[in-house]
Amino acid sequence: MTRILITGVNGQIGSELSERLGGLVGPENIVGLDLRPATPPYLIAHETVDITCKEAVRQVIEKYEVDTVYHMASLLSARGEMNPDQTWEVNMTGLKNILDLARGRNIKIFWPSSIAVFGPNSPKENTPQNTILDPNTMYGITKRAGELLCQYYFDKFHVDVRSVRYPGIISYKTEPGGGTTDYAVEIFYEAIRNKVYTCFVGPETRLPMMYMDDAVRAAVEIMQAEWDKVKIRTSYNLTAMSFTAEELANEIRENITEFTCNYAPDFRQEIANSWPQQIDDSRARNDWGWQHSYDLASITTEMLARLQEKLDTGTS
Ligand code: AKB
Repeated sequence: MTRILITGVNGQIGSELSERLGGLVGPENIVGLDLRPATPPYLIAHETVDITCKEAVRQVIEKYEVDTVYHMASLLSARGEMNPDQTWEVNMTGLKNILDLARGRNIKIFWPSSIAVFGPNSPKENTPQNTILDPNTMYGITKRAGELLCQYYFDKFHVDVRSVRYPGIISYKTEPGGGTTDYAVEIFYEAIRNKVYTCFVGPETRLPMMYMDDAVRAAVEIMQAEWDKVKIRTSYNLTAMSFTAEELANEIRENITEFTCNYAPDFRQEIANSWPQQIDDSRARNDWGWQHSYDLASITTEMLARLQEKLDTGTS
């Protein structure tokens, strides 16, 4: 029986991964690890541990006889610019700790990279898998360095580590924190609560995006793929769709006619401008069969319906 450790389990993706993986292998076979204590519904074991403390992480891995790690603990792009030292420490030391602990223990790893590995000189349209990678945020630098570290541990120490470059992730269960693409989630909360949102990037800002269901499924599917189908051991480009902030606001207005979106770009605009507008993920589609399910219209109806339910039941 597989025993799975999810680091950063309280975060936007970690919390939903724990539900999906719990459904697959049973919650009793999952342990969550986070700097913060467990959050409801308390279905899995939880360890409150700092990912930068290798000895504490080692004890968790041995205590639960972990054979698979979804290493989601990370600081995101916007928060990363406010705390570059901490971002390096959490993102790089955290990843290296997991890779070191996997070495020799036959532990399989999923680790998320990001579109933040691209930079101002990367092509903006149909951005290829292999191209100029010149990130200019600390988050992007840690993701690119992390990709190379994964490749190194795979080549030198045969650590089976698999990765995708996530676009912005849209979800309703756990709010994201500290990312540049967070506007694409906040806009839904504000549309329902106040019918107005002030967006921190301009209306023409276009970025690759994905619904959480697809993001979680991608993580599970790349981990389930036959070993030889995973041909890229840095990280795969991955996307579902691209839209501008204004297109998103217009789609919400199709459902909530009174909704107004204002724009007040801040420092996150520059980060968004440095990222691709639309990426080519054909390698993921060809190598291990990646296919997305949700488009902008289906995300919008789903988000509005689920958030309204949350609000009505007082869980938002
Ligand atoms: C962020 O905005 O920092 C993240 C990402 C695209 O990696 N959502």
